[in-house]
Amino acid sequence: TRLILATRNPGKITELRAILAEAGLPHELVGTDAYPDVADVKETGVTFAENALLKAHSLARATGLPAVADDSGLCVDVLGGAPGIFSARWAGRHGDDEANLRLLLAQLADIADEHRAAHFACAAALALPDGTERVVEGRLPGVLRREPAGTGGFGYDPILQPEGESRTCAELTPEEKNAISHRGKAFRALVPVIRELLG
Ligand code: ITT
Repeated sequence: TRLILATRNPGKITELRAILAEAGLPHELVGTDAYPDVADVKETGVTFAENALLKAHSLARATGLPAVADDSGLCVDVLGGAPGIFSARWAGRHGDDEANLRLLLAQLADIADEHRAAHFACAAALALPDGTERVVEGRLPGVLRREPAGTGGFGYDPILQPEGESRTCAELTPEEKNAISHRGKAFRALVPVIRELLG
């Protein structure tokens, strides 16, 4: 069967496709671009899981296909979990990674090294056209550097140093990051769920 992933990000499609293939799942995965008439849904939830479910349900209803959606972000302990669901637009403009990262570093300027714990979080949801739903989560814990390092990845990768690592996420290879990332973990946790609901 065909499975649709709620993203226009080709990197996410490649990552989930590889995870499905490795697990021996036969489903063909397509992105939202395969259905250009389907409108994006407003992310009005207050948690990653709510937003992932909103996106998955809306896409499943619109296409008649089982749909997967994810929502993710960076949660900083000393900020009570912010930027959280607002990670992509922390500095105002959606997707301005550089501005978001600079603002966050400024907000944390006075925070000592031992209080700079943070984690990336990802919720991945599967929704069927009949309304059946499941949601799973993955986390990547670490600490926030004072200056960005590395050129890989995107978003806050240059400032998050995963637990047990001496490099930032932006200094890892894509394979190294996928192996430990919040999104990798959430997508891998979805495999048994897909098997259960779709066979
Ligand atoms: P979609 O088009 O798939 O919705 P997006 O970039 O708008 O992708 P995400 O939910 O994937 O939304 O990510 C939200 C933000 O959280 C993203 O803009 C980054 O600032 C941050 N983020 C999420 N995952 C990250 C990662 O692996 N590394 C660095 N930053 C990440």
